[in-house]
Amino acid sequence: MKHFTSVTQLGDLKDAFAAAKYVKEHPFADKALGENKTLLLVFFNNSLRTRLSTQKAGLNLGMNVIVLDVNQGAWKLETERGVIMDGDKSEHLLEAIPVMGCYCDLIGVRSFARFESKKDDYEEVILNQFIQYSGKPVFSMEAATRHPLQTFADMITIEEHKKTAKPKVVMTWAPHPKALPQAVPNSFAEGLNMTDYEFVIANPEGYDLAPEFVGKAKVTHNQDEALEGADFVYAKNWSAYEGDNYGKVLNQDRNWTVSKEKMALTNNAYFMHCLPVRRNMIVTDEVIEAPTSLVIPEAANRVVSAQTVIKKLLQDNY
Ligand code: AN0
Ligand code: CP
Repeated sequence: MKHFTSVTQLGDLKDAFAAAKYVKEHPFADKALGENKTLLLVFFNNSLRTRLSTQKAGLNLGMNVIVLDVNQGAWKLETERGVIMDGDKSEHLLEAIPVMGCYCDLIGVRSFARFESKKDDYEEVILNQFIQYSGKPVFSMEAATRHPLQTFADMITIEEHKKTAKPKVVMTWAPHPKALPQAVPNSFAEGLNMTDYEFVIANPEGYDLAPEFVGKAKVTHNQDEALEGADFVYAKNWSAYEGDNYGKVLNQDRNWTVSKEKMALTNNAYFMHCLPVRRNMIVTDEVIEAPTSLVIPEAANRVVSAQTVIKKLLQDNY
């Protein structure tokens, strides 16, 4: 059975972009593919884009779609095995997962890093339990370490807007008041490492990402230097990964906010962010509202990335 948890599973990028282009141009061409198939979307965390775009993708493919917000109306779930369940949790994930599997043909799961254990997060314990116990093909709607549907949408957006074959893409850390997962930047780095673009990651000291995601990217702690000549600026906050600082907010330095002055260092770059974004922390009003801002096209391409992946999962598994 095939699952989708990482952009590396897209296979050949040229083929993946061509498949996405076809889906974008012919959104209803595969309506018969999903007929009488049920898509279940399970959310352990909040969502606007993923919730709506993935439902839309399923509907475009003719599927029936069920959305479950685990924390609103379902039983409170225990996730640790061996626990004596005499507290406030009424059901164990080990029963809940196969039960959910009984009611659908395909499962999307959103389960963010919990920052309780770096090891559990980076081993993707929750997502892997869905893969192991649901009996159904599973895809990630942002798990602990990756957000592949976002990355695929971002890569489609870059492909649509790039003016040279090998653009310079800079992913920069930017300040945020709360601890956010590394899933989006990890995944974006994983995707960009599949391309032959110039790829630079800029972040303050203490915020280096896990080496397996950084790959061959150039890493710098000097944002201004990184931005020089950039064609795309991809902003994102993430909490620390390194050592015992895992999951911590080490600084909220607003010198890293993407401003008009920062964008002036670039090659008239496009601005990108996965959203939701905190204005005037991550990016100024001016930059996000400029014609060079791609945040809405990125969000629109979330339907395309989800539909392309769900279509492939249906074709490969049924
Ligand atoms: C999440 C994150 O940074 O992973 C989801 C982004 C798509 N963002 C927040 O929780 C604000
Ligand atoms: N970009 C993204 O995944 O947004 P949501 O968290 O709103 O789904």
